[in-house]
Amino acid sequence: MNEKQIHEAYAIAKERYAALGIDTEQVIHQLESFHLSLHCWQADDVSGFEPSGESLSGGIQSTGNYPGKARNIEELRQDILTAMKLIPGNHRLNLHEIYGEFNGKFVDRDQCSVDLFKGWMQWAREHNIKLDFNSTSFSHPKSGSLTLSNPNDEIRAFWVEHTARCRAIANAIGEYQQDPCMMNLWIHDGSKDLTVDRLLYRTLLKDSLDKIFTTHYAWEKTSLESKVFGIGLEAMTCGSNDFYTAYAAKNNMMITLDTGHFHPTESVADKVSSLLLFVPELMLHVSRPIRWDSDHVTIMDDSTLELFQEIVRAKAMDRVHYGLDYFDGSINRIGAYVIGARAAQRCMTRALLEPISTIHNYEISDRGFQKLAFLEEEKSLPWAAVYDEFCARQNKPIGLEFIPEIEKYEQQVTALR
Ligand code: RNT
Ligand code: ZN
Repeated sequence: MNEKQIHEAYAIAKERYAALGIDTEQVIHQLESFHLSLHCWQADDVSGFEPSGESLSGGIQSTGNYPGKARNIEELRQDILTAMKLIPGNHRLNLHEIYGEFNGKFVDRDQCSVDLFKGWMQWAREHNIKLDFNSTSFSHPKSGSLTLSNPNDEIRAFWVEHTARCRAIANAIGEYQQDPCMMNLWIHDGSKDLTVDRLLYRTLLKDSLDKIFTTHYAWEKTSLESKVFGIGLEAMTCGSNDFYTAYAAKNNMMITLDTGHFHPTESVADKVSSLLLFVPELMLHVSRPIRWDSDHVTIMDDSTLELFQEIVRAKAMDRVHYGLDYFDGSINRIGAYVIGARAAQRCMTRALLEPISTIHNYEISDRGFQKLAFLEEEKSLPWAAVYDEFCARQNKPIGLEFIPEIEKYEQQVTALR
């Protein structure tokens, strides 16, 4: 399709949606200010840049050996910028503590400071990118199965110090960019086999969190990420959904919903309207679990679409931070970024194009078949023409045009690594 055809298709779509009371121009405008937080760890299979080069542990796994993974900060930055060029809109970048500028120097996790991220902050400003942050308690000799809930006081204090420092780093980033920095807190703590004193570990985790959150920061917002289980930690997870939901509700904190962190038949979408009545904001880790928390590349599947629809239906677009979280090492990693990010945008496009007030009226007046008919019809309305138009206006690849771009980058850059 050439550009003229894209605009023609859009003009038809515009009319079609207008007949349903939807203003596609407004939707395109909303898409412009829909910022994803791109996770830095897809580019290098969650390796990071600590000179000790610990292999990935903590109940998560990246599988696949596709050539070309980023080996240092320069390569990672180049990959991220390349991916961003192929995604319409302006997006944030989500860093983990292990992605600091260590420059070959050993800085243990309980010694980390904003110095490690000064370069990132300048680079991000140069490229008009806002940063988010994550403490890193996995892939470390002291992580074992227990970090913040470890009965060993010394180890627990080590991780409390790390996490408290990560909050300070995030705050410094937030202040520098004059925009709050999300600090995601996920720990893998749990046990492989039957655990009789769950209360002990959860009491310790609560105590650690209380210590970590004694300081109030103006530019940092911590979000708590639960999980149902990890590899090698199948029997118990200290930071379960109930644990963090209760903690966040009590302390007015944010919750991170990772779409791979729940029982397979549990609807993450269904959680949005409940949680937002009790916590201020949500962070998403949009992922794609296949059989387990496998972190496959995000696609437009029913569960992702429903999640975005629920956010829009709850009028909560501005109370949600849209992080992606997957790591597939089996395909071109830039391609993985681009497909996942565009899939999230396409889900949001469809969510925004829903003729919700009409459907709502049917629901409230108990006209069930009419409601169902609308919900079926909207699946085949020309939403893709609206997304294509958005891409065209942003001067970004339309449809599959990103494939040759990524292939070119692979030939010229990643294949040579
Ligand atoms: C792990 C969590 C966590 C990590 C990242 C790397 O199951 O989803 O968010 O994926 O911190
Ligand atoms: Zn996650």
